[in-house]
Amino acid sequence: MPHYTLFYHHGSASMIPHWLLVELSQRHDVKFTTHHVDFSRNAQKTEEYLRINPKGVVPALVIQNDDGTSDTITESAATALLLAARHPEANLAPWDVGSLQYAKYVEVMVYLANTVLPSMRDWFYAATDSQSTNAATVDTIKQMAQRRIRAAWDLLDKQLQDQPYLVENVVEGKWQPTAADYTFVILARWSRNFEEHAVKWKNLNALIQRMTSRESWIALKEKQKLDDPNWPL
Ligand SMILES: N[C@@H](CCC(=O)N[C@@H](CS)C(=O)NCC(=O)O)C(=O)O
Repeated sequence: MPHYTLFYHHGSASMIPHWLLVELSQRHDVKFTTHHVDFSRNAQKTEEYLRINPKGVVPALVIQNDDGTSDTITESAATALLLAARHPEANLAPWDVGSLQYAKYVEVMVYLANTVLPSMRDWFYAATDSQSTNAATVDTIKQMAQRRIRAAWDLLDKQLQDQPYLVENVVEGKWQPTAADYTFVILARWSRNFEEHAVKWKNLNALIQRMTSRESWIALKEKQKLDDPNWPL
C-alpha cells in the first residue's frame, strides 16, 4: 500500500485531496501525512517547493511507492481522480471505466476543474493574476467569474433534481458519493461570501448538507483549522 504526503494550505484547493485522504484513512487502510505550505510566507513560491510543484500552487500529492520510488501529482481534480481510482474499495467512482456512468463522472470532474475552479480562481486572484491595479478591470473580472459560477450552480442544481449525488454510483442498491461530490463541496464553500452562495440553490444545499454530515468532514475541519468551522450552517 503506498503512503501519501499532501502539500496543502488550509481552505484551498488542497482540501479536495485532503478530504478524500481523510475519508480513505477513516474507512480503509490508507496512510498519509500532510505538510502545510504557508502562503503568508509565500512558501508556495520557494525554490524548495517549486521542485515539488513547479506551478507554485497547492495541492501537490507525493506518492511513496512500495519499491522506494516516489511520484508527484498536482492539480486538485487529478489528485481526486487518482485517489478514487487507486482505492476502488471506497467506491468513490463508478467502477466500470467503459460505462456511461464513468463518462458522466469524468464529465462532472472536468466541468468542476475547468469551468468552476478557474472561475473561482479568477474571482479570488482577479488582481494578482491580471496584474492590474485598475479597480474597474478587477471588478469586471470578478463579475464575469460570478456570472459563470451562477450558471454552474444552475446547471448542477438541475442535475440533482432526481438524484442525491452528482453522478450515478449505485453500490449494492445504494447511491454512493463520488470524488465529484467531494470536489463540488470544496468549491461551493468558496462561494460562501458571494451573492451566489451555493446553499441558496435547493438541491445543491441538500448535497452540501449530506456531504458535510460525514464524519470525514468533521475530521477535515479540525485538521485544516478552518476559520469558519460552522459552514455551511
Ligand atoms: N488548477 C489548480 C489550481 C490550484 C490553485 O490555484 N491553488 C491555489 C489555492 S486554491 C494556490 O495554491 N494559490 C497560491 C498562489 O497562487 O500563489 C488545481 O486545481 O490544483
